[in-house]
This record gives sequence, structure tokens and C-alpha cells, in this order.
Amino acid sequence: HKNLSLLSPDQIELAKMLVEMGQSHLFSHWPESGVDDGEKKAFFDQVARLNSSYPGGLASYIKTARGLLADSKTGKNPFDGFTPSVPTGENLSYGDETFMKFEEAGVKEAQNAAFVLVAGGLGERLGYNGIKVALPRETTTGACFLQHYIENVLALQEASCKVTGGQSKRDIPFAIMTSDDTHARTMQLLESNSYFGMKPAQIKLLKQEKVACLEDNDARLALDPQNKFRIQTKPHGHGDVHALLYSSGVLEEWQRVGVRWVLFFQDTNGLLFKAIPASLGVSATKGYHVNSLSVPRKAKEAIGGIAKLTHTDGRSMVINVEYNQLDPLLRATGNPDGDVNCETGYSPFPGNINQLIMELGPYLEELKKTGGAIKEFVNPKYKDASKTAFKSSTRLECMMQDYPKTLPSSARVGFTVMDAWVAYAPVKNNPEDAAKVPKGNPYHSATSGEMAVYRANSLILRKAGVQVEDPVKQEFNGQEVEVWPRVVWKPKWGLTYADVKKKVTGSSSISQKSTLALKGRNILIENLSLDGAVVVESHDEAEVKVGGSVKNKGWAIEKVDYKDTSAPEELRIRGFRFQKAEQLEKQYSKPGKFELKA
Ligand code: UGB
Repeated sequence: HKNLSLLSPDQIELAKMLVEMGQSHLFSHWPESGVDDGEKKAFFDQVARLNSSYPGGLASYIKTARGLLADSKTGKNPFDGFTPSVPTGENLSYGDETFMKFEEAGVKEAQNAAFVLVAGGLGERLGYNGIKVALPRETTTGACFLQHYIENVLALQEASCKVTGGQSKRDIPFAIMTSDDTHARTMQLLESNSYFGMKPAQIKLLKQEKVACLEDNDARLALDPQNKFRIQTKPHGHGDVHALLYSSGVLEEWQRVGVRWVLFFQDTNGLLFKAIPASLGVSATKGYHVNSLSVPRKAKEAIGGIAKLTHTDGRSMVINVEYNQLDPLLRATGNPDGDVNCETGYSPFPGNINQLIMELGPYLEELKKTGGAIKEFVNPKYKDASKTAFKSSTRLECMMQDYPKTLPSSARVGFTVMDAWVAYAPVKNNPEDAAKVPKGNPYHSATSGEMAVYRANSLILRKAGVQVEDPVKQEFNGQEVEVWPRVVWKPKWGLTYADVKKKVTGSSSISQKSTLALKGRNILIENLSLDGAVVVESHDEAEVKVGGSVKNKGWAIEKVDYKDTSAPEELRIRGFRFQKAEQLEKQYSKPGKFELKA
């Protein structure tokens, strides 16, 4: 009361709400009016922000928190009454007839797509100091993840426009969810690189807000230890993307301009776009409201498992069960061994890679009901077994793949399984943790993420008829990986398998020590015998035939120890760099027909 005169009517309402919700400790320590008044106003600015950025406001946040904290204290199982079983989905095998049919359908449909990249996370497991989308996807060309994603969206846009005879010339919208941790650096990366060729208006950055921390089981909000006039906040998780897309009006705008599919993806998966056209084709052909892309998963691997959960009351849903929950859930429902590999060598539950495709109409209808609120969870670290006090403050969290949890059983929720070698190679683990990953399980490190790109491209070329030499095994930062020839191409060169096949003719071969970088749209590989390095860059209207026998010293791989602080961080975390001894490098900067014959 002593500070009421400071507050606007809106702020007084917020103060009343806080008192009613048992939060008077937030200002009980405030000095008399006249002292720290600026800080007090700033406190209410923060409360207003926390209130408006959460569906249902702070009161709803506190209420939900009390319920979830009570459940956590009593040890209530969130899957009570549910039995998991292996769901059926669409299994795709890269490059076969069915795959190519879906790929073609997907390219056609891409003109009706919008992309959403969730990039608000700092990637604590990786421990990299920059933002993850700025990391090179591979260091042969050095193109970063964001550049690679944008160039893929642009290539899809162009291909889709072409196959539909140019009927639709709509630019594919691209939204990026950022957070206070990543927003400014993402903006700067885009601006300093001319948006990697995309129109600035095509890109929309949506910043997620953090949520209030909770200090006890009564969901009393925690004051910031650094500033007693602020509430402590922490990230709420990638599930925020739904509420943000809805509350910003972006989804309605997309619907107005005819968008039909919204594709969500994560910050560091250098393979994903090889799987995008086909999985979009699956969504369009099967009419899935939600299609979740997944890969075969090793039992206990640290990615969620897609499961069908059937409740004793008859309800059922196909949903991701996080890796730490799947094993106990199986054990509690008649599978004493928990999550184990079956005869295929993989867990029968496919792995969630958080690549979701939603049909916009039903998605927006659902969000109109929920405001984008996603089923949350809380994960307090208790001081002791009495579960009365926390070691440090906690908060509610949510995950984007939990969206289907509020859908009725009748919703068409499906999933598509794709070979991991062509769909999933995230960069999540730091070298030390990656080296500890059980043998046979993927490292998910910067080392494996880059090597996976070379492996996938080499295997795709093999499929297309090129003789690609077998890889060698090498260890970097304590991780043994297959080293394939370093084959990379721009998305506009090989967006789909059909594109690659068209551009590779005759009889070509590539040795293991080779590097092949194709930075142009119409580069044709014809009877090339490569044992060394070739880098070709070409104008969009140029057609370059590359053939003959190329033999040079090429680019050798040199180890970089992750503890060697004299090397740049992005090289240290992958454990190698290229020594560019000798290469055949050509640029064709004018339209026309050219031949590069060694
Ligand atoms: N992210 C945000 O944008 N905001 C946030 O507040 C947090 C994250 P992580 P996680 O692919 O292997 C997910 O940290 O959450 C972005 C799935 O839940 O990389 O541990 C962040 O920038 C899991 O089922 O992953 O696990 C990044 O782009 C499994 O699929 C994305 O969200 C796992 O990913 C994911 O954040 C996986």
C-alpha cells in the first residue's frame, strides 16, 4: 500500500492478482515510496511482460505450477493409465520408387509451405560460446547452418514454382524463434550476410520470453538473486513456438496468403533438408494433420521415442515420450527389460527428431481454442527425500512435440520414419560427453555432424552411379568416425535425389582422400575420375560439365585437439581442420555453356 501511488491502474490490477495468488513476498521488502521508485516500476514492467507472454497470464502459470508441483511431490506418473505400443507409420527408404514419388509430391506442395526454425536454445550440452545456427555445417565450404537452411528453402521455392508451371510465385515464409540468448546474434548474422539471399520481408524473427522461476511447492515466484526488484526467469522450452506463432498473428497471416503446411525444425541438423521434400509429400498424400519425422533409434539413445499410448479409458495418441521417461514407462507396463533393441538392432520405438509438419487449417483451429498452450512439466531438484525444498529454483517447461497431447483421438497424427544417415545428424554434445557415448550409439557432436554430411552425400552419389571409395575410420576428440570423401553441394544443385541423378552421368569415381565442392546450380558430373580436390562455383545461368581425370594433392585432414585454445572454437569442437595443399578451383561467373576437363 505504501507504494500504490506509484502504480498505473493496470499495474495495480497486476499487484492485486499477485497478492491473491499468494505472491506478496515479491514486494513485502520494498522500501517507502520515494526510494528505488524506478526499480519498482521496472518490476511491474517485467510482471506485465510475464503476464502477457503466457497464455492465460501469470495467474494461470502459478495455478498450473501448483498442480504440477503437487504431482511431482507425490511422484504421480504423468503416463498413469497409459500403455505404450509400437505405432505404425510411413517407412521411407531413401532413393527408392516410393521415396521418389513422395519427394516429387513434396516439391509440388512446397509452394504452400512455411518453415519455422526453433533457435532460442543456447545448447548448454554443446557448450559452444556462439549461437548454434552460426556454426559451420561443414568446414569444406564453411557455410553455416542458417545459410544452409535458407538456401534450402529458396531452392525448394524455386523448384516448386517450376514444377507448377510458375502458377504460384509466393515466397515461402520463414520464421525463426529466438530468445534473449540468441536474438541479437541471429539478427546480426542475417544482416551481415544479406539474409543469405532471402528477402528480408520473407524472414520473421519471433522472440520467446523466459518464464518466472518457482522457489517452493506453493509456486511462490523466486526473486532474482542479483536484483531483489526482479523475478528470476528461465527458459520455458521450445514448446513456446506454438503460442508465439499464434499470438503474433503470423499463422493467420499465413493462412490468408494460402499457406497450407507449417514445417518445424531444430537448429543444428545438417541432413534434415534431404528428408524434407519426401516427408512433406507424405503429409500431403496421407492428409496428416501432424506428421512427425523420425529415425530408427538405438535403445536408451538420448532422443525421444515415438509411441502409441493407449489409456485404460480407450483414449489413444501417437506422441513423443522423452528418453528419460520411455524406459521407466515400459518397465511399469509389463516390459521388465525396459527400452531394449529388437532384432533390427534398434529400439522398436522410432526416434523423435523434432521435425514436425502441421496442416495449417486444423492447427490454427486448435490454437484458437488453446492459445497455443502446450502441456507443461516441471522438473524440480529436491534438497532431500521429503521433497519439501528445492536445491535451486525451478520453472515450468514445455516441448513443441507435445502439441498433439491436447488433440482429440480422431486427429490425423502420423509419422514418417527415414534412414538416419540421410535425415538426422544434430550437433548437441561437447567432445568430452560425445566420447563417452556408448559404442554404437551416435555421438551427436560437431565431429559426427560434419562427417555425416560427407557420408550422406557420398552414399547418395553412389546410389546415383558414381564409384565412391569406401571410407576410412579415424578418431577425432576421442570419437571414432567414418571419413568419406568430402563431397558437398549447394541445395540448388541437389535438392532432391531426382536432381542429383540428373546431374551425374557416365562413369565417374571419387577416391576416399578427395574433396568435391559444387557451388552452382547446373554443374554436371560426367566421366570424372577424382583423386584430389575440385571446387567449382558457377553462375545460375551457366552450365558447366566437369569430367576427365583430376589428380592433385587435395585437402588433407589435420587433427585439432579440443583443448588447444589457440585454434578457433568451431574447429576445436570438431577435432579437425583441412590442410588445403592443392586443388583444381574454377569459377564461372557468366551465363553460358562451359566444360572443365582435366
Ligand atoms: N529451443 C528453443 O528454441 N527454445 C528453448 O527454450 C529451448 C530450446 P535441444 P532437447 O533432436 O535429439 C529435443 O536442447 O530439448 C530450441 C527433443 O525434445 O537441442 O534436449 C533449440 O534451439 C527430443 O525429443 O534439444 O531435445 C533447438 O533448436 C529430441 O528430439 C531445439 O529447440 C531431441 O531434441 C531443441 O533443443 C533431439
